[in-house]
This record gives sequence, structure tokens and C-alpha cells, in this order.
Amino acid sequence: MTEEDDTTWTETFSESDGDSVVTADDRVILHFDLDCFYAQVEALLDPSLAEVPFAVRQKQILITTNYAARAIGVPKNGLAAEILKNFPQLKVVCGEDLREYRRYSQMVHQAIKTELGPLCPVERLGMDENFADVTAIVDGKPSDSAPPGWVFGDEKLGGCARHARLAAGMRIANRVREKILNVTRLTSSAGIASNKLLSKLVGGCHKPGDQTALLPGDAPALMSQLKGVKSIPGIGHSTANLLKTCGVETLTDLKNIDAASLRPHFNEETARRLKELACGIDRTPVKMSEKAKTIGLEDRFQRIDSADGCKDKIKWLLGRLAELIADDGRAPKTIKVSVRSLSRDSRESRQCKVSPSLFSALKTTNSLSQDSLKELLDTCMGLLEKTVDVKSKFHLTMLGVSVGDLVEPVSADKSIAAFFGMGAGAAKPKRKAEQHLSGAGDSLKRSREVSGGGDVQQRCPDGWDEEVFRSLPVEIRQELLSSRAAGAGSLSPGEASKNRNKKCKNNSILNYVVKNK
Ligand code: TTP
Ligand code: MG
Repeated sequence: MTEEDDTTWTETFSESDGDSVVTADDRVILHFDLDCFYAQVEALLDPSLAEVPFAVRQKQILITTNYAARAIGVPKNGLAAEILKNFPQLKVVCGEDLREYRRYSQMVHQAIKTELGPLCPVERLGMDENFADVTAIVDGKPSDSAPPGWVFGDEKLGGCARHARLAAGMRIANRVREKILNVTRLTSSAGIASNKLLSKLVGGCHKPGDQTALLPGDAPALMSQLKGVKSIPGIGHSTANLLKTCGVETLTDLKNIDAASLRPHFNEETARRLKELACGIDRTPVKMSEKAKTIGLEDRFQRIDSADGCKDKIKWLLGRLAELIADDGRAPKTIKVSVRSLSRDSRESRQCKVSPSLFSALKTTNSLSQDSLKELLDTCMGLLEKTVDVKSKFHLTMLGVSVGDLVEPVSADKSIAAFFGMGAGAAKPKRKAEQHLSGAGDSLKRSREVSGGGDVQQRCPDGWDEEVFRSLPVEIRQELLSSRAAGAGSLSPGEASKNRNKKCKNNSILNYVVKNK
């Protein structure tokens, strides 16, 4: 027996984390999962679906079904042909356009963050899941009223501080689910436990539209309900196969195996983590989700074997990618093309730098300018030709385009005016969530115009340095003037300078333009 073989679920354990000691079981972690996410979004877009059993299809797969379909025995997902053999009347809607799902996913994440405030990290997992660590905002004070939702195993909450903190977590989870419902009209389920693994697992116990908490001592009972190692989130097909070669198929096998026996396939850290997960122990923190480092999309197909075919596909990908970049609001500095050839069966990528200005049309529209599209298409074809000899025979089964090195824009809705805190009185562009609430029909339209007509003459305002002003690009001059005309005019340059928000760096444009700072 090694030290790790003694790892069984214990109610408290501590790990040294630099100067601080983290007692993992004292955390209160929430996991939120939207109910039949894509199906709910489809039903919002087409209310006639609301009461009807239906499935959402992507290519040959039914990727989800609504709960009305699940109630009559339709599985949650699977091959369309097989499911439709058994349920020929099942309504099927196409779910290949991900834009609305992404938009709702973003709204949900934002709603959770807003409801919980800055003390609680919120981590997004995929499209429809979020973890939140609410440890900082729960207290151990007992309350007279029973918290909303369920407790795993129908256990009763006691009066101790730990149970009181769990009860507080249950109240918070319920509040957050109500917030999600109010903002998006989507129902969700939640799990409340002491770590990410357990909160995710227990959250599935009362789906849809409800929540379940786990008392710390009941982790072994929850874990014992799991079937194979793949029912642990994070253990996928390939890890399961590797474990199988070590003789591990069940969670009990994993708990009992000597960590050294896992070492041929897993490093020490991974072997330890796998064994801990089997015991319901998960020390990973909830990390505040940051903006994506790259934005991309790819398409798989049976065959593309001509340069024109590649060009058409890349052009289509660039069009869709432009919408994602517009949604994100940042401008990329690199672009990457990825391919998979039938002959090599592994993906290959090539990337290069691009000018962020190629994406400037996305400040006000959802698409690239014709010139930019042409230039990006040529760039992508150049990258493609570094991996594929398009003059010889070839057979691609996947093409992808992504962008990276994303930089915050210096205009449009992150406008110079906003940047300098000059927005008082200026009509701000609507945020996406507001767009949604004010009219679903407009949901995909963008509203990023800089407010105010601006001074087309571009005369340098009094108090601004004419020479510096004239040296600025026309677009930036126009924007400074527009902002000023739309409400910042009441600010003297000195005031504008004082009111700059924290993001304003010393070398910002206004610092150069405004005299007498
Ligand atoms: P899930 O949360 O797994 O499923 P769900 O939200 O549809 O249903 P549940 O109520 O059981 O949580 O996945 C979220 C969405 O992700 C789902 O609506 C469709 C999509 N999805 C895929 O695109 N591919 C997949 O293989 C799966 C499982 C889901
Ligand atoms: Mg879900």
C-alpha cells in the first residue's frame, strides 16, 4: 500500500498553498447547468416548439432533446437515424447555427457574475455550465427557514456551521437560477457541494429546473452511484482506455490500484489526481473565466480536393468567424489555418501575423469589408499551401480558421470616449443582453455606432493641441470630435483628463491632444 492508497474520502483535508492553508471541504462551490440547453434556445426562438417533444440535430447526430421528448423515452442524444427509427414522428430542428446558443451562453455567464459580485469567481465550462465559488459570501449563521431545493439522500441539514454554510449556498444557487431565468428565460439546475467535481455530479440529481446539495459526509454515497470511470467529468475516452490497459475499469479499481501501477501511462501528478477524483476529492479552484485567447471555428466534411473547394470553404469560415470576432469586440493580430488530410490523419496548422485594421469594419457591422475579406482569404490560402500542395492530388476532411493575439479596440463601443470617461450624456451603444430583451428580432444586428454626428470639418477644438490633433488618423480625429459633440463638450479638456478611467495609460491619445493637463 502506498500513501495514496490510503486516500479515502475524509471530511477535512488541508493542503499547503504557499502561505495559506486551504481546507478544501470548507468551500461552497456551485455548479449550474442549463436544462436541454440548445432545445430551450430553439423553443425561445420558435415558441410553437414549447410543448412539443423535439430533438436538435447537427449533421447525423441528435445532440439533445427537450424534456417532453425525454418523457416519452427519446434518449438525450444519439444517431439521428437510429432514434428516428423508434420515434418516427419526433420533430427535429437543425442546430448547426451556433450563434444564438453562444449569445445565450454569454448572457447566462454574465448574469451569474452580476448576481454574485466580485468576491465570487465564476468559471464557464463549455456552453451551458458554470462553476461559482461562493465561499467568500456564505456565513455559518443558522437560519430558521429551510433552504430551497433538495439535499442528496434526503438528508436533513443540521445546525452546525458547515451545514449552515451549505444552506446559504443553496439560497444563493436558487437566487442565481432565478436571475438566469429572468434575464434569459432559460431554466437551469444546480449542485451545491464542497468542490467542483461533487457539485457537478450532485447537480444532476434533480434535473430539470431544480437543485441538490451534498453534505460533505455523503460524498462516498454519491460516488458509489457512478458506474464506470468515464462517469467522472474529465475522464474521457482516451484516459479511460489508458486506465483499462492498467486493469482499471470501475471507480473501485481506480481507488484501490497502487498509484505506481498507473505510472507507465500517467505522470505522478495525474495518477494522484485520478485516484483523488475516484474518491470525490477535487482540489482545483474555480478560476474566473477570462476572455478567450483565440477565436476560431472549423468544419469537417467527407472530401475537399481542389484549391477552389478550399477557397470556398475558407471564405465561408471567414464569414462566420467575422461574426464571432465582432461579438467578442477585440481585434486579432494573428490568423491560423488548420487542416486534416485523409492521408496523414493528424491536424496541421500554420499561422501568420495580420493587421488588426483588417477587422475594423466589425466595429459597426457583423461582416468584413470586401477588401479585407479578399486579403484574409489570400492570406489563408497562402497558409493552407504551406501544408497542402494544392497542385497535386490531396484529400482534406477538415478545415479550420482561427485568430489570436486579440487586442482591445481603440474605437467603436470601446470608444476613445468611453476609454477617457467622456461618456457623460453620450448615447452608449446597447449591450447585447439589452438588445435581446428589447427585441429578439434585432438580436443579431449590431449596434456599435459611435454616437453623435461629429464634426465633419474636423476643426481642432479650443484647448486641444492643433498639431497633435492634425497628426492623428482621420478616423480617430472623427471619433474624438464625435464623442465631444455627443456630450463630452461640457467637459473642459482638464476635466476630461481628470475623468479618464483607470485603463487610460500615460501615453494615451488624449494625453497628447489635450493641452495643459
Ligand atoms: P448538456 O448539458 O450535456 O445537455 P443539455 O443541456 O441539452 O441537457 P441537460 O438538461 O441534460 O443538461 O449539453 C449542453 C448542450 O451542448 C446541448 O444542449 C447540446 C450541446 N451538445 C453538443 O453540441 N454535443 C454533444 O455531444 C452534447 C452532449 C451536447
Ligand atoms: Mg445542460
